[in-house]
Amino acid sequence: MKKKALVTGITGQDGAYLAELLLSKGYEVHGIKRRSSLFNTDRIDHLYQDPHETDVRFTMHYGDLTDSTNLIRIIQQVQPDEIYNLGAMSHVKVSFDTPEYTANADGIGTLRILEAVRLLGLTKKTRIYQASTSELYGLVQEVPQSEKTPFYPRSPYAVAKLYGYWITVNYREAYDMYACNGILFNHESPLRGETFVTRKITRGVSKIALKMQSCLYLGNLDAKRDWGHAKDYVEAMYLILQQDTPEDFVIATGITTTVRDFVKMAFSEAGIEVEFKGEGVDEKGYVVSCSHRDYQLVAGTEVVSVDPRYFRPTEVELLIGDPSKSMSKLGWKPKYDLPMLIKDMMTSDLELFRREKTLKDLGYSIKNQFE
Ligand code: NDP
Ligand code: GDR
Repeated sequence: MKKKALVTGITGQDGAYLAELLLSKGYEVHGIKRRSSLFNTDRIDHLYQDPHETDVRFTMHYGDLTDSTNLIRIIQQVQPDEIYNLGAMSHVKVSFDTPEYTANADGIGTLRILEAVRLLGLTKKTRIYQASTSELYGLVQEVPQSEKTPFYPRSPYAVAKLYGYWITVNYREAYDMYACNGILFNHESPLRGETFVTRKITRGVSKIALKMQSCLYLGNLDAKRDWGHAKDYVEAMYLILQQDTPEDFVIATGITTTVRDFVKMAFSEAGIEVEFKGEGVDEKGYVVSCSHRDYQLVAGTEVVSVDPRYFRPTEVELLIGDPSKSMSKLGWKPKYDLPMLIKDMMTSDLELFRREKTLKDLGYSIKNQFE
């Protein structure tokens, strides 16, 4: 019998990689997607199967984590062996603008999944993975951060995820459910959403290298993150649900890097060496200049500027994870390091914008019809 997995957030970065992984392992994969006025399935279109085909192993269902009735209906219909709850309003900065919605989707949404499984009598059949986050650590209590480090969330997103974390632990203890938290540190890829800092940088640097943009505006360059590759991290999600007993795991690389250094490495990947004028964050916006001539840019060109609009009311300054438990118990080990991750993202974005530039140069409009 094929195992069945239900994935919320399947249209997102992790959902797409996880769906590929589970299909490669022979699973029947069901995903929940939100109704949208524009197509929102770009990342998984290559997995789509016509429902009229025989042996369909990839099925999408309309739904939303804010609607318990549809979750109950879908879970009843699918009877999944595993649920991966990846759906969330996942942007930390945006959560300050939409705190109530974030609490509903990210916090109560987790409860809705757990309660649906319980009400449907599936507690012994269905295993649940909850997408918890290093943002739970927030204000630094200790480094590196492990499964035992106390939480101190610093955004409405992190507070909502804190509820998701604890309600998962509570259902595991109260109802003997196989429900686990993966406390994942930042993970990125060519599929990363365009407004997260790594993708914003690799897109911006690619456009600057191709002379399609002159300057990249960023916020806090001093923040430090433990960045890994999403492909490695979805392997860990799968492994967390294959253990004899349900437990929570930190997934991280154990190495931290500033946003500033990520910027330098991305430029370097495009053949451009950049130099920062001074250290620290200057609210008026300080610049990074291109100090060595490359094949495109003139030395001294200002290519990065700090814009305070990207600062957060409360910031998470330092994240560095301790993955020793996941390495020893799950046998998990990342294949990508940061230079490999940046290379992957830069190669993909340079290719994307080269294509866009070629079309533009040939006279094809890439703007939408209302501009
Ligand atoms: P994305 O933002 O790329 O994807 C989020 C997904 O959730 C999308 O499919 C989105 O749908 C869906 N979604 C949003 N709101 C709802 C809702 N109300 N109901 C149903 N689905 C919804 O995130 P990632 O793939 O990067 O992250 C996956 C999960 O892991 C998230 O829960 C995130 O918070 C968490 N996480 C991510 C980390 C990272 O570094 N990437 C680290 C730690 C945790 P749509 O496409 O329609 O917007
Ligand atoms: P994060 O990721 O908040 O860690 O949450 P993001 O890439 O948004 O920010 C990382 C750090 O970079 C700083 N920064 C900027 N961030 C953005 N988005 N845009 C900018 O212009 C910019 N300039 C500097 C931020 O201040 C921050 O310190 C991600 C999400 O995927 C969450 O869902 C997930 O839970 C955590 O990672 C782990």
